[in-house]
Amino acid sequence: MTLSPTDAAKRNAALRALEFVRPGMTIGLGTGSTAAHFVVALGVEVQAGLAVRAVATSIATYNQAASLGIPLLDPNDIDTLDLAVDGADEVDRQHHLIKGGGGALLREKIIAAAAHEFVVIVDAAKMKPQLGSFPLPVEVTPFGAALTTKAVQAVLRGQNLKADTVRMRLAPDGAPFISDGGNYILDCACGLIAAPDAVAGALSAVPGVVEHGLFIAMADIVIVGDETGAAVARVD
Ligand code: A5P
Repeated sequence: MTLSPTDAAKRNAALRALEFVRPGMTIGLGTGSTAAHFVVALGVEVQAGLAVRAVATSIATYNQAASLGIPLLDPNDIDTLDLAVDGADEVDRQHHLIKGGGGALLREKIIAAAAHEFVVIVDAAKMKPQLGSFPLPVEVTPFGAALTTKAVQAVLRGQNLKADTVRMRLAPDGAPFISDGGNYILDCACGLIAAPDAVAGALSAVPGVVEHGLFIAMADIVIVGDETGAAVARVD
């Protein structure tokens, strides 16, 4: 099968992430099209005899990994996580991330934070001088979502960001998109984010915000793929 240039870049990044996998590891599996390439590659290794176990950050990833024979654990049954491998929507020069385009940001952040090493795999187009071209996903509880939306908008205004472009994410049938955790997602096209750590802190303080897609200083390794290969950078 011929891959598009973007898909080839995602696959090249995913394949390099295998370098960080060791026998006996428990591995967090991310969500999205780039993470799916990693799951396929890991599945090939498992079928060839590699002994690893995994936890999934979404129902979609769980189903994909299970279909490939990757042994899966309930996150509540593990004490430690050696590695997490996941994609991202944007990566800035400080290696802060925007994630959540696929709506799995809550589980992704729990798993990335728990992992001893968090490996981010992206195609080169995801690398940005500043975060914010991609609308920032914010996961909110359905209860009081309209009030929480107003509070999120106030936070954005307070950070000199655009607030009138905050939109509830919708499913194809026009109803609110529901995350695996049963929550809504606000997509905040707030413009370029000059101070992502300040925005992250302010959003986390809003009652009703379950999680947001700013992953600040979480990446340990960033692998950037292109059509011909991938480059690995360790984050200091
Ligand atoms: C899922 O919720 C996201 O965080 C994804 O990791 C992110 O959207 C990247 O997805 P792709 O690899 O499909 O671009």
